[in-house]
Amino acid sequence: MSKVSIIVPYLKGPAYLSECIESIEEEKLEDFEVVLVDDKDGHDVPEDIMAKPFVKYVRLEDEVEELPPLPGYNLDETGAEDESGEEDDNPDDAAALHESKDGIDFSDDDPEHENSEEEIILRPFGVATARNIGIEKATGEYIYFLDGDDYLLTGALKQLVTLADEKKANLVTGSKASIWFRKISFDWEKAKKESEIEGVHPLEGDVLWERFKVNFSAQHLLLRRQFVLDNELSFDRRNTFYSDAPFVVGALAAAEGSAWIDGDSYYIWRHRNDPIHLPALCQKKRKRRGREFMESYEASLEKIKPGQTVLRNLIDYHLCDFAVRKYPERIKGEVAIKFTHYLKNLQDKSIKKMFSHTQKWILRFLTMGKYRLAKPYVKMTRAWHKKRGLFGKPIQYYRFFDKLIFRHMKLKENWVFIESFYGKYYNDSPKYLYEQLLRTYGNKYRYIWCLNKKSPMMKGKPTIVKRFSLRYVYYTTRCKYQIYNTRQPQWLKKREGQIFLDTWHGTPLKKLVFDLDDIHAASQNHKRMFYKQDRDWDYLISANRFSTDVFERAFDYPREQILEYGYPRNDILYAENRDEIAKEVKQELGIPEGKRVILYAPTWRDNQFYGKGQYKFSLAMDLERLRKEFGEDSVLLLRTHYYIADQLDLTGLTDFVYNGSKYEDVSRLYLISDICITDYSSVFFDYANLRRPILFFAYDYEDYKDEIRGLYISMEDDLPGPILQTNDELVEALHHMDEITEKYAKRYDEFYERFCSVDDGYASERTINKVFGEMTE
Ligand code: C2G
Repeated sequence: MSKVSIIVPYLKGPAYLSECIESIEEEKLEDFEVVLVDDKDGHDVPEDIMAKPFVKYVRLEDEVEELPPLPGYNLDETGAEDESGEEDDNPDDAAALHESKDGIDFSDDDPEHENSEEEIILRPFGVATARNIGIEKATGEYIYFLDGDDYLLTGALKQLVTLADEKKANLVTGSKASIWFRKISFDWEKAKKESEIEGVHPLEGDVLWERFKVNFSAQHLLLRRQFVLDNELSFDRRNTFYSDAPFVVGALAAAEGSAWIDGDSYYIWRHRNDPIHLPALCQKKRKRRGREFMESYEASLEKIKPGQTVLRNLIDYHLCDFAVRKYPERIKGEVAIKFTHYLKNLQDKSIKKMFSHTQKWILRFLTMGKYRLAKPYVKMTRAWHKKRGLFGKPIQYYRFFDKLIFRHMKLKENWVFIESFYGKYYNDSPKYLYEQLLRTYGNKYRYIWCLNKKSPMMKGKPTIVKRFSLRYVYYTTRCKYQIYNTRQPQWLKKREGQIFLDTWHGTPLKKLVFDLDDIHAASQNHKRMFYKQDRDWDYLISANRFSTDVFERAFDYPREQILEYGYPRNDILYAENRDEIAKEVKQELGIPEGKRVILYAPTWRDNQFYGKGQYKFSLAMDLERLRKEFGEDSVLLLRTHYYIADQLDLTGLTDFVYNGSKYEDVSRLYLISDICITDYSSVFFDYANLRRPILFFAYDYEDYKDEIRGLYISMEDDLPGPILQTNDELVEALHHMDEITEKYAKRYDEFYERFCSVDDGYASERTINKVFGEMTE
């Protein structure tokens, strides 16, 4: 008999499982077994894990027969019981979620659009069955519940076992902390703040309340196995979402007097950042959820003994919490009647006082059975509370007009809406596509440009609209064709018949969306939103095969809709009159003829920012020194990324440094540059079309590659120029450009072949013919 049987239910996510098992090994327990219950899907448990001597591998499908579907399991007897896509996992977010749901959220995290996601059908096995099988197979003196995507902070389990032995306890638990990212990025200080409990206590009174007020999850529970068997504790396999509560309440009720907690033992509960491909249970879409909650509530009530007031209050608190958070989406019909009954019969009515003002009203209405009043009240208060709500951003009102009027107007077949970099500029591929449209179709189409300020470069006479103005809403609703180089607004609901063309804005170097794992930009909402939005694109332009492969995988975008035509914005680099254009650009910027132009175009850093879209940039390049060394015959053309909010101080350098950061079209800057210095920007993929030398001033390379973001290509092996990490190296390189060109000639050729060979000056023409040619005939 082992000392501890660790029951690990596993569905998918082998990388998470490896971290989980690793954390168990780090416990250095003397005698333990891992009952790894593979929950049917995939069977992708890594071989090295299967081979571990302490792993007892169980395939759920070999152990149990599929349950017959419950009556009404996929039917919806009470109307659409649940269409919401809210997250259930963090009650602390409840108010925020409620408040934003009816409003427009301009952040990446708008839950509004989650509603229409497809239902993920839940399989009839699930974690409850997996844990039951785990209990059956366990041989240890103790059993312990650890989910396959979570892990332990070193020492966590050992501490619990020691405590259980010492106190002869039947049930022991510890603290829980949550994490979005990798093990190495765990923030111990934050975790300590999340947990209110420190040290060892009997699990009763306030401590009991504190530990289980979020939910009654079985995670991080160490139970004496005989105690589980004696009390016939098991999970309700028919309850997909809320099977934990009756089990845990049953265990807590039975273990009264022999239950302990060690607040310094930490279980790490991992949020999933990919709800599309690897959803956690709480991220799944749900039918029957209200009913399952009610079943779990009633089963929990049956488990407690008279006088167990804290437990009873906890159960009631969860009932109220579910009511205020999930109403009006999930509490309907017969379930609603039960809610009213139980809310009327709370053991301690003062529990309701723990909720906010708005929530108290919801509880009041529900207690009276006035669901009809509760629903509009929830809607009103959401709008009211939302900071940028009804009385916040004007776009709220505009969307109201849209719903009422614009959406009922006909789609305009010959209207084309164009936006580049969120209306900041007239540039990039949308600009070149527009000019191609003008050349090919002239006035056959009406053009609407989203531009926040006028552009001196604008050709033709398009209608100009400001982003998120009333006219913006009007035109995005009415234009049949829409061209973007980023994502369209989250709130924009595509109409039937509309054609969206997304050009994207660079060959990918930094990892994107579903290829991102453990960095902050990879939040679950980012992935969910991106997926939702890219589904609306009818076409996506790619500059090369490499980008096509990445887009297909990282955007999960259908390959057949990718137009691998080259970048319209690069057409100018192949223009016959490109020397004339270059002269014009130099005049526009006041750059003297005859001087060598060194373009410096760095990108932004994910981890240096003031706020959303407002990134910091501090210049690591020693401009003064460069001027001393190269001022005679060269100028430096500085071009920061459009996200960079800082105005760089260039006083005293005006004769050497020209600031091209506000110049709209970077493609035109490439034309006047003799050398390009960049870092992790997709700039170099485009610049290489000119076959001119490129240097990589990657002063923070070590941090960047490991911490900030992963890259798609190897900086060491694939780049068409040297990586320079210090100003000394940079100066040295600039003195020896001929040698560098020679040294990198072969690599440059390979690079050109791989990334630039589709571009030939006709990408715009190909795209317009495809998208507009076919459609208009
Ligand atoms: N850009 C620019 N000036 C810079 C950097 C970038 O004008 N100093 C423009 C270039 O057209 C570049 C585009 O912005 O191709 C995208 O910039 P990146 O630095 O590559 O960064 P990002 O905006 O994160 O886009 O697939 C491409 C990626 O999504 C990267």
